[in-house]
Amino acid sequence: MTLSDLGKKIESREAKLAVIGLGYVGLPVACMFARAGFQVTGLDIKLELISKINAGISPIEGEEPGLSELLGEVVGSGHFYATDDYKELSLADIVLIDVETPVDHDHKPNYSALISACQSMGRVLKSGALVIVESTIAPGTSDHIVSTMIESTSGKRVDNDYFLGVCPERVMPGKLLHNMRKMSRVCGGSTPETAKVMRELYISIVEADLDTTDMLTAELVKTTENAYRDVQIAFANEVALICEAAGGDVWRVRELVNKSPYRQMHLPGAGVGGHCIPKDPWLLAHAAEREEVPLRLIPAARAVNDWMPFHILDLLKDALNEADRSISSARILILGYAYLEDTDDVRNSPSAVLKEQLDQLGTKTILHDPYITGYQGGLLELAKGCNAVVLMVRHRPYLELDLVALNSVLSSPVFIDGRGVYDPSALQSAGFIFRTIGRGLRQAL
Ligand code: SAJ
Repeated sequence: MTLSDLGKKIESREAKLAVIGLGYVGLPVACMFARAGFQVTGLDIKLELISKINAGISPIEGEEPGLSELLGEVVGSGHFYATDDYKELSLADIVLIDVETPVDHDHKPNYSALISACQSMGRVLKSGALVIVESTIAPGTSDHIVSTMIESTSGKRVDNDYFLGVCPERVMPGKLLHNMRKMSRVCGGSTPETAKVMRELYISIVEADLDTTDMLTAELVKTTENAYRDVQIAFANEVALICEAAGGDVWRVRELVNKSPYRQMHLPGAGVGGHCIPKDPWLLAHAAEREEVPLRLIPAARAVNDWMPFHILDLLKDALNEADRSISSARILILGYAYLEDTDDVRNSPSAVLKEQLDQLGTKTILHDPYITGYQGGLLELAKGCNAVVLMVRHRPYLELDLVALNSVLSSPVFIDGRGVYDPSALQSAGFIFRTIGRGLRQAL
């Protein structure tokens, strides 16, 4: 099958799609292509996830507007089903790869899932098929790893026997379908013709710009856009630390700084979690490793952001000290375990870092999170007898707490605001000893 044949099959919706990896990216994209009229087969290794999906039940908790309904619709219509049998890929004209691409503790890419997907797919890949990597990969990976893996297991050569592209996802838990439809995407093809066919495919689900380019540029864009965000957040966090030391209020500073043209100071906070921001800067940096380029800013920003949960711990120790409590014998209620407000996604959660540190100190920790099964108990009930409350995530239910009622059930009135949710005056009039990220003590009084 030639690229132009494939283009025609895309236009007529006859092209058969397969999506490898049915997580936060693969599941919504499979559903959206199915709703666009394609026959979509989803591949995953988790049998429980597969059976939930085939029953039309979304395995993703948290608030994902429209996803459950869409999944039920496309499974019901027969346009989408999930399996763990890679042999079913042999019928696919287009294969999307949406597997996890984490980095290890040494910040090196861990491509085990990607390599396994390429090898399993390579054994059954149809001639003339188009393979598109949606997972975030270090610049150069499509060339050095993906095409090599596919060729070694299939004997097929890129641009001769199959076609290859990179189309990084731009999803965000809590607005998966919205971002997929409304955010522009980069279609990086192994050839310009491949990029054009990719654009024809994505135009069926994306209402925003679809920019065609080469695969390396697509890989650089994706990792750069997230490294950019990480550096911006780190800058906000560093200014927050300065404001604390200087007795300033970073939240007011940020508000006024952002009135200056071309400024967009991000939000300081209790840490940077998730599946993208903590790892994509390292994927970008990896591209410069071979040439031993001395990178300073990107690693430094990662260090600043990774340190924020430890700073929260310092603020907690300081406030408990003021309340004449020792941290090791304290009982701490942590509000929010997900990495991001109003989601159930706990990957790289800053709260997990804080909990680990408290566990090491022998401190008793109680977790509350309205979106995570097992942590959804009554907040006031859980707060009974605690010595401090630490707000780590701006979940909607935490934005208007009854601070007086909360204080009344605590054994000592300590509140650490890791996201700048509450005004110092509100915390003070509720009788708390409190610390807020980015607010110096003089500001708080
Ligand atoms: N965070 C801050 N300060 C900020 C923004 C975020 O501390 O100003 C923290 C959050 O609390 C969270 C982490 O950073 O712990 C990541 O937050 P995020 O808003 O970046 O959410 P993500 O991780 O889902 O980021 C995704 C990214 N999208 C993709 O990789 C496709 C990111 O590029 C987007 O900018 C973001 O969604 C978005 O806002 O859409």
